[in-house]
Amino acid sequence: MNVHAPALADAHLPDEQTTVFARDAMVDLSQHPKRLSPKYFYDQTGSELFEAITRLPEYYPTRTELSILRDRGKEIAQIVPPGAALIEFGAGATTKVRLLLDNYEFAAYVPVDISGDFIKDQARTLRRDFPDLAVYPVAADFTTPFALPAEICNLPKVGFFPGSTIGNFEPHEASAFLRSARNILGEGALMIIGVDLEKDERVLHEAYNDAAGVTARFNLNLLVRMNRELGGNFDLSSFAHRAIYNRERHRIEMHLISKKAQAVRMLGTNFAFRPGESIHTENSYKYSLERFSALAHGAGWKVRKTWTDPAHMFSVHALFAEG
Ligand code: AVJ
Repeated sequence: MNVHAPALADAHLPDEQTTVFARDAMVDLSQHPKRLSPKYFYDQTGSELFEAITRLPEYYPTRTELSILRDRGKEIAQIVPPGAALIEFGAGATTKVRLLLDNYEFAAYVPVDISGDFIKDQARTLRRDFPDLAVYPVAADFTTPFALPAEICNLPKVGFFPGSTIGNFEPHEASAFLRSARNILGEGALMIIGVDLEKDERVLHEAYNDAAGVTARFNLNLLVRMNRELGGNFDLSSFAHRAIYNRERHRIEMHLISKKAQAVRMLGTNFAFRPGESIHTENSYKYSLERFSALAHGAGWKVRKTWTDPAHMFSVHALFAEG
């Protein structure tokens, strides 16, 4: 990019988020192999497609985690100290947190999310449904250190990180995240975390290659976004969705595969694709109970309790920050 170009008229200046997306896309598509960060899946369309994924018959994680939280809500509530603050890392739909709030009298709820507007909306409906609950939204990137609101500093703390979002992190990033969460929440805190489990590869394969093609649309939406927001000219019919299980690394990998030799233009730059060349768009790590517990220990947490569904598809852990 030519940084010495004359300044654009203010009206044409991209907003800060678009600039970050532009920079990441430029850097990541210049890598070998090419890649894009899964955090860019979630524009308006992408978030709707993800909601649709959670309702697919093949996509077991969301409904299985909800069933664990529902069935074990009372047990989870038993280990939560009275009058605690619930801190959710990356607050999405409030469905899951409502299950915890229904079962236990938390004094405060702190949703932490990049999208400040989104959590303010959610805070409003939660305040209406739980009038005794103090809600303090924090607009922050939860993967980097942030300060908790002063109002909750004297309350016991319970972190909440559902959805196996931790599966998107490389193992060293997952460890760094857990360590950072422990620092933020402090000694004596609890952390309730949802983690997807290793299982029959066919089940995993189908969950990310659904018959209705919703996951394919979710993946291809990255190209739609780059065309719209970054002036790209990706031809959607020239790329295919591929999701494979990488057994050695215990992860589902999502790729967008170029169907032919082609050049794509974006942000004034040409990107050449060989036939079959991939853009690696997501890793979704799967854990065994042993490997997750080792990861948590290494990051300063003790596993207090682990719950799974009868078919051992998904796990929810209560971690404790020992002194
Ligand atoms: C939101 C990261 C947990 O890895 O299963 C769903 C995202 N990608 N289908 C997952 C996703 C394709 C999802 N996480």
